[in-house]
Amino acid sequence: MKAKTASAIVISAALVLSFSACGNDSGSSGDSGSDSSGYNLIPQDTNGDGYITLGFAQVGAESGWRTANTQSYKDYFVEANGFKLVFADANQDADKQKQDVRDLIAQGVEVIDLAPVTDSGWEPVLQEAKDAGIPLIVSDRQLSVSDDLYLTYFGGDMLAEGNRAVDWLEKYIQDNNITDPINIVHLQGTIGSTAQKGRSQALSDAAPGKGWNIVYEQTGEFTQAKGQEVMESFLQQGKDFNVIYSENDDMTYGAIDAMKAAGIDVESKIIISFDGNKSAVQMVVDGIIDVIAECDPLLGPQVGDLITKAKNGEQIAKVTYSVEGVIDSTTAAEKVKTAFGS
Ligand code: GYE
Repeated sequence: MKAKTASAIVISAALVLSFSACGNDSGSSGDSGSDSSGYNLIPQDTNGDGYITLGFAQVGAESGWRTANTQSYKDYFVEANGFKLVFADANQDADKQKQDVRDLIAQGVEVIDLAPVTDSGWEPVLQEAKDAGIPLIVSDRQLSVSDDLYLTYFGGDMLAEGNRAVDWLEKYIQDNNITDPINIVHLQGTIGSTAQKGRSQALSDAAPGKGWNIVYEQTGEFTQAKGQEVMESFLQQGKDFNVIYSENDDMTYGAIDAMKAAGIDVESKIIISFDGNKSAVQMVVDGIIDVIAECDPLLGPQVGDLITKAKNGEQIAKVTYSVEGVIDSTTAAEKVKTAFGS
């Protein structure tokens, strides 16, 4: 049974990074509703039905985080709050999602929220939304496109989440005087999503300098079934490991099931997870998972506030990161009371 010790809770929130394309910029367009590149900053009720219609291009339904995320949009974007919602599920398929956004543009939605499966290849589609005058919010995962192709980003800072997990591990090793080699099994999320890129980068940046070995690295595509499958294939190799760095709770559940089936004492492993679903937080309380780097899925109302601000002509930041920390044995009992999902 490994020692459980207090750890630093690192909470950081980078709230405002840039205002470069926001607000009622008096740029070259001379149009108070556009920025200097001609970007329409103001969602409008163009069909005159009295509501703002949000087209939400969602990733899929791969995880507990995603289920909670979708529900928060369905709960918030209702007529009672002045909205209608058109929902598109990409089923984790980046090509389908580009078509989903094109369909939303063709349907004449009044604002688009894109939670991108992966971060590349979006320029043509975003240009089409811009040309159609439909403001587009990026949420949950970021994009590698220029600032003038979207209104704002709202969601987690994935590299910061990864750094919190890595910092926690470093402190845990020190506090517990662990001198054994650190052999890490790294279960990655969907390759090419910024959720995977940021969380993976934090580990790959830190590991060499700290002498940590990554003994296995494989994507479990953010699902429980795939997490279990890749963990099973790792266990068949019979290699030593003492740490699991799993980029979401669902893959963590799958990895735990695989270890239990192989007769491994899961409490003897240092298990690092991401998100903070209620069952995962309960596993921290129970001493199975050691730490979770939080990621907030309840973005619907927060995106709703941003749309309302934009609609009222207020300046909004180009990037707004959720306020997140880590959940470990010192905080889990309190956190489980308000954790999302099941
Ligand atoms: O961590 C994972 C989900 O993009 C932050 O996607 C999101 C990630 C989340 O499938 O559970």
